[in-house]
Amino acid sequence: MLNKTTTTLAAAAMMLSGAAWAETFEVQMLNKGEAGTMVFEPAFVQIAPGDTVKFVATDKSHNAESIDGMIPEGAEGFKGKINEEIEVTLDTEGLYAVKCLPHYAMGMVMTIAVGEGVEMPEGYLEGRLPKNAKERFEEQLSNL
Ligand SMILES: [Cu+2]
Repeated sequence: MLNKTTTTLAAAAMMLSGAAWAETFEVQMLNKGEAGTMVFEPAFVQIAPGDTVKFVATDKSHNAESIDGMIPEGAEGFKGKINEEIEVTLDTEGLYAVKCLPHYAMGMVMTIAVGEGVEMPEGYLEGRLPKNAKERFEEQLSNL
């Protein structure tokens, strides 16, 4: 027979184990932020597998898309249209590099780390990255 204490504990255990615990993190797309012009803010987010990142079109003319070759192996990329507020739920542990296509050369990039203790894969920043993007990535990755 279940008494009141047992059912309360069961409910708490269910919440801890399931998707009910997943969180949504908002990232704004801005013409001007604290770190400069053409920025994602925050530019680095650490989330748990199953959490969601929502890109908010605070300013216009931006988009959010993952960078080919800079997401975890086997993970699916994403690509928002200009001014589109996309929500991406990320299940695969590792790093996701995100860019705004129109402002990529100006360094409009951000990093999502999924999971605890994520490390930078070998050669992660060795692709053909715009100089400004590479500099900001280096700063973001120093949070790992
Ligand atoms: Cu942009």
